[in-house]
Amino acid sequence: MNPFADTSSRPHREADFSREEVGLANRNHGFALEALRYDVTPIGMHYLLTHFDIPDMSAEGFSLEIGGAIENTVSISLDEIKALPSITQTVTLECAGNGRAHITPRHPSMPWSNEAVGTASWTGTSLKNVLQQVGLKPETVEIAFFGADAGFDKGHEHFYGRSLSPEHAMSDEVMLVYAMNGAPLLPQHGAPLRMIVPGWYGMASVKWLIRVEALTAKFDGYQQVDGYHYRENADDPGAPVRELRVKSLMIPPGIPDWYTRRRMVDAGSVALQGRAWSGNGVEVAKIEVGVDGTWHEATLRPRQETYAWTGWDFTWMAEPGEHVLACRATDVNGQTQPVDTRWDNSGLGNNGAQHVHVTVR
Ligand SMILES: Nc1nc2c(c(=O)[nH]1)N[C@H]1C(S)=C(S)[C@@H](COP(=O)(O)O)O[C@H]1N2
Ligand SMILES: [Mo]
Repeated sequence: MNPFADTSSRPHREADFSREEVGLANRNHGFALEALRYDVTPIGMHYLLTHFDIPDMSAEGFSLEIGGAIENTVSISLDEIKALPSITQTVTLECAGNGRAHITPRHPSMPWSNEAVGTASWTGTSLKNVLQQVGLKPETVEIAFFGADAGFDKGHEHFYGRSLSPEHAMSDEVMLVYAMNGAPLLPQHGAPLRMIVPGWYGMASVKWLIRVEALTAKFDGYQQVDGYHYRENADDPGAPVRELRVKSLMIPPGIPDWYTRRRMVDAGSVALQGRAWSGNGVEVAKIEVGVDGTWHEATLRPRQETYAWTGWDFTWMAEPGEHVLACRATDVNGQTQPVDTRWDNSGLGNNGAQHVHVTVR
């Protein structure tokens, strides 16, 4: 039995994905699902999302500028930042657009299916160590963070910028980062200095950080007030995207068909494994594996770090035929992944369950 024989002829096609979507997918790669086997994603396998161009930056002579509602505008060199107390945190980062390509109709943007997620061990210092030095004024209502990369989105020209509340910016876990998995940060991941905002979707973790500004009014940057909002439709004012939604993924079992990615598995006992995570460091309470729509509880591995995904295992007794596998996580707050895709006008926050088509022989 060869269920993939009919994929030998692949007629040329007009278009499903636009040329622009494919262009974005060539620049911004996801991770290979089999990399879910690693607690910490190897650097080159970590997903990437860069809105504009990777800026031409050098660690030499680099300094971070801090201005706005503080005593005096200051420049802090990379060496000074490296001299501050260092911390290393293993953090799962996921792009808010992950799962967008499963939504119909689809918002034209980076067409992620499942793979815009990864876990790295980030080394740097708590942002609060720098903020404490500069002396925030009490009238500060938000702190804005700017990357060195600029461009246009929907006609708006801007430097990539995001903001956090002063309380969030002063929390222990928000980091200024200069190393990833023990190696100097690579250009595409934000070298020489980036932020990591654990427990939030990736857009908050500003790469190529060059300027911090304490604001006495809410930040009105494009990526803060226009982009990254959950919206029912284009006219909906929407709600800001913040923490990760509970989610899980599995390593597709067996071997794939090159083109369709459908799987072939031998009958018998199949060891399924994957990862599960939720937002703001909320622990995952339960993971279930769906076999043709029937859910079975899988085994969670012990949790390793607050902001890192948790591994899970399940033994599937695979019987010959066509099957659809799925997985869904529930966190300790009782939030469960939807089985189907979750609608959003821009394709954000779709934590619908992953489905894997498997032929068992
Ligand atoms: N300066 C800057 N920072 C940025 C971005 C960007 O385009 N420019 N993309 C954000 C988004 S949407 C995500 S998901 C993460 C991706 O981080 P990574 O490429 O290191 O995986 O970076 C965030 N930080
Ligand atoms: Mo993202």
